[in-house]
Amino acid sequence: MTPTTAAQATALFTDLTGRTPDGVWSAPGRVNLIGEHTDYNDGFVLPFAIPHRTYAAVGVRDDGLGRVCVASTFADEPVEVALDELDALFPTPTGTAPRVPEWAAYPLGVAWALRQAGAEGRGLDIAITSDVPVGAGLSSSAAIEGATASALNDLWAAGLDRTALARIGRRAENEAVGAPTGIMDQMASMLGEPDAAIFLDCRSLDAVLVPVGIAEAGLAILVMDTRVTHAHSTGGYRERRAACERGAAIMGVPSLRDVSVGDLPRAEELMDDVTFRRVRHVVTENQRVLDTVRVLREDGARAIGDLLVASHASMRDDFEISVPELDTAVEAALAAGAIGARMTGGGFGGAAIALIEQDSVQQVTDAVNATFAASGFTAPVVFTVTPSAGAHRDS
Ligand code: GAF
Repeated sequence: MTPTTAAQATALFTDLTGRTPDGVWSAPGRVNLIGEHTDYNDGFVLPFAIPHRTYAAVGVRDDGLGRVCVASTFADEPVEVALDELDALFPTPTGTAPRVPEWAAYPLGVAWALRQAGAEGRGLDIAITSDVPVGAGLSSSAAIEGATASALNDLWAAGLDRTALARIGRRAENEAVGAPTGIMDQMASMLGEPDAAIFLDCRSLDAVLVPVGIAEAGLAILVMDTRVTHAHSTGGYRERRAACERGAAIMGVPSLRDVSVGDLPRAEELMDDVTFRRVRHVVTENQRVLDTVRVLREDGARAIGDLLVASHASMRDDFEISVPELDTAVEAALAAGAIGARMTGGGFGGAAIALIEQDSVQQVTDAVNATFAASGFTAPVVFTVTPSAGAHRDS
């Protein structure tokens, strides 16, 4: 894939407006190393930003009309609305589609959420390009939100820090797009650093960078995009979140963060089997994040394989968010010698990751491709990623 660049966003902006933008801002997608569906349970996650990025070329309009126009390579037609109209467009009522095309609800939702937070400014033109695969569980949406929020924060002189901008992105996702997600993806996209994962406490939003040392250990992270696309605004994600809230209510705690592995026998007595298994996934996954951080620090990346494999089994069997293509990717990678593998992101499609020897990239890729072909699945897209920089201004 040819990397998308700031120059491409600038060219799109100029096609749209005939002007040069005031600047270009970008934000990455993410891979989650471990800690799935723990973020909205106030728990722990360990994602890292990937090299794939979304670019927003943005210019303040001098027509005094207070309108915002967004264009992107996702759609043929730009979408233009008055800034004063945003309050009539959002929030999107639960369970309904946004009143603007869905792709436009991300940047327009960010503008709305920033205004709700007190930011003010003139009208804008925004041109968005991206090479973060869409629907692959790699947070293409958080990348749009991060790039747009960073741009508007500067151009409207809102003065928000990175955590506040991540909250703006999540508000756009939850209330403008209507996807009831947590804050992991926005925090990963805002805070990413080369060579480090972000150990995030989703209750306090305290974030600590943990050096992953993957390259130093002679290892690589392979992404296996199954090309089974998913959306978190519908269906299973919302249902899993409701099950977690039910479980926490039964345990009499604010969130599943407050349930420990030692509480599980009591949880099993109190709940139906499905709710219990949803709870067990979240509780054990929180523990696996803590264990992964400890093992990374004490023993290095080569020692985390079993935790990745246990995480996948928990998502497959207890949380039931895997699909045959994700299980096949994980199993094929492990059979070809991967140290560990698991699905990453919200599930119901998307991508799996594998921790592999650097010199086995081709061998594992070939094995995964061959197993998908033999299973009659659409060919996956397989590539390596390294922990990369978070949101920033490019020009
Ligand atoms: C999606 C959501 F956007 C995140 O908030 C998180 O819940 C993740 O699924 C599952 O860990 O990426």
